[in-house]
Amino acid sequence: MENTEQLQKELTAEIVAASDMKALEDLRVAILGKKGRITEMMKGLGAMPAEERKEAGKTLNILKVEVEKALEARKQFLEVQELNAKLAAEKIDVTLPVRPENQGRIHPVSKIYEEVTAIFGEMGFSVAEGPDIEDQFHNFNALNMPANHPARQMQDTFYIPNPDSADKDDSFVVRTHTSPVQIRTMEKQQPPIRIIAPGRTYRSDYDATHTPMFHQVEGLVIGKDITMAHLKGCLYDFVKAFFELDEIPVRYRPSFFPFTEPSAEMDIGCLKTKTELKIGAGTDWLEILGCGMVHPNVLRAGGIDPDVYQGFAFGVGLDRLAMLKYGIPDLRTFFESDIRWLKHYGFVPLDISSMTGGLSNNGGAAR
Ligand code: 2U9
Repeated sequence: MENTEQLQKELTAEIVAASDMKALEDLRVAILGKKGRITEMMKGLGAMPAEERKEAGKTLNILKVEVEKALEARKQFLEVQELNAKLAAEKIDVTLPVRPENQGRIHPVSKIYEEVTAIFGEMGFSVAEGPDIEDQFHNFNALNMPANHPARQMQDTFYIPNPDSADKDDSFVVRTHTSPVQIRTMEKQQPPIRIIAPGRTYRSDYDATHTPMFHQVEGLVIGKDITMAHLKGCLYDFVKAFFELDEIPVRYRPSFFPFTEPSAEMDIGCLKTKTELKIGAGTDWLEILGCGMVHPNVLRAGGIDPDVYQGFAFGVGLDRLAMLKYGIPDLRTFFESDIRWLKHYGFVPLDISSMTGGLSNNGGAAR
């Protein structure tokens, strides 16, 4: 039999010299394959006299194990080397500008969300959030809407069964407004409170101006000696900032909401023609939001004493604001995920809205 020590040295040298995985595999076949060098030597064992065969078999097995170890070590080395080469070749230059055809757009609702939070943020409001799935206490009862209130009707509200109770009053709802967020804030925090609650809301409705999921922002201010004058000043500043106008005619019409008393709707002056809606000029009026002084029952439900504190609240549809500000005619198109629509009505990502850097960045969608 060949000198196995010498052979091991030779084979190891060949293995270490294999420059890629293909060469290494060829080598493995040539050594350990069906007709490989070591395989052939193993086959030769049968022809040996019994007393030599035992010793030679042992030696060949050791050789085989050592060669297999060398092959495995080289394989691991080459794999790491190949991976490093691949990673180096795949390096991307993050400073390259995005190809225009690949650039994403900010959805108009996200843009309006940014604008509204920037305006109220500047006025000292903080943003509060809460769950989309609510219990009926936070969505209805605490807001002065008792069990038989029409707004709780099955056809308007999406109810979710409670797996732990068959009682209808224990079922959950997907929130019909963001008002439960304010109730949860009142439960956690005593006045002064100055928050906005933007987010998704859900009602069973579908046409050009209503979708089952829509977006609202509501605001709540509670403190000592808060009056309707604070409400009017705050909302007047908001609409001027939002429509980026120095002056804007406004009026308040009496209204009704269960959670506010008195309640009002705010209109802004505009000019409506067959083809155009111009905000801030003309003799027409456009309803923009609802508001009022927080009902004493609602303050009490949130753990706040109405004899000590008063508050005002407002609510506005973010989707409707987007339709008005950016001239988008049909609300249903907002949620169709049509990339052509988003290219048309969406905004360039780096144009971030702020009160100092510009709100809508020249008031136009990225066309
Ligand atoms: C608490 C107390 C009072 C929130 C309010 C409105 C008026 C309102 C609508 C506008 C358009 C909803 O999206 S919309 O359909 N909302 O008119 N919302 S006052 O009042 C609150 C909320 C929470 C604790």
